[in-house]
Amino acid sequence: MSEIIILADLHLREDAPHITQQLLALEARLLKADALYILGDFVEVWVGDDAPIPPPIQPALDLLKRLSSAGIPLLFQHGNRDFMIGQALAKRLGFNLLPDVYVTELYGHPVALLHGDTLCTDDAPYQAMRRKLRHPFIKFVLSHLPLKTRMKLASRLRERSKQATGQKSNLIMDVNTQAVSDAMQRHGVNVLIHGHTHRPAIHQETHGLRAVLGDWEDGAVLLSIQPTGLSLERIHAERTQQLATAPWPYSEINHPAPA
Ligand SMILES: [Mn+2]
Repeated sequence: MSEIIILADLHLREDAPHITQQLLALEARLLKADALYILGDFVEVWVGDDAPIPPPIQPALDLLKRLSSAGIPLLFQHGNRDFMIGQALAKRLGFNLLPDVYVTELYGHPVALLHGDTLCTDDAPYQAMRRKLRHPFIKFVLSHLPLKTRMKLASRLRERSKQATGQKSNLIMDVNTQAVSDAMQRHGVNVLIHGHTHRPAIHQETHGLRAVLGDWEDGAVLLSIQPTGLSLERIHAERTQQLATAPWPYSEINHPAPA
């Protein structure tokens, strides 16, 4: 079976070795995939490619290296937790860093891939903070701070985000419908794939399909892209639960009207 596998929001971290294990359990399947896309927040925190890697995370990085060595194309997008992942790690593990929005064709179908936080436009304080942190100048300055300072800063930011998140409604933290429509039109696609909200589903939107990845706290969540359509799965201890499926939507690009 031909498939491209898409993951997001593993939030790999020191105190969650089960998430690393869930990823390692997928190795045989990943080795047969036509490509692997990771749409951000692969790790819970990343302060720079020079920082020491916690032991429970290392095996996950080793797996990426094995996949790239086996010739599986690896494509990686930043999330809000791991936007400091840089070219040094990309080179070491053999993945390509993608831009924040990546428009491509999967089995001939135009899709846009993104982490998803930019779609949550109702959360104004978050968007303001994001713009600051991701500004090229600020990012440059951040990346040149001493490692210890970066680690302190990261843990302070995480604390602040936890506090803020606790006070926000579920609605504010989900994607904005208008932002979704705008993105699909702007990028000329009728399939949008993202993570970040931890609400795995395939939605029928005004302009096409929106597939949402999930977090890995309770099993691996992956989106299998196939020539016939999309399949969202949760895999828990060898058991695969199909969360949602959808055929590719009709597209003039793929089915040109007869002349
Ligand atoms: Mn995120």
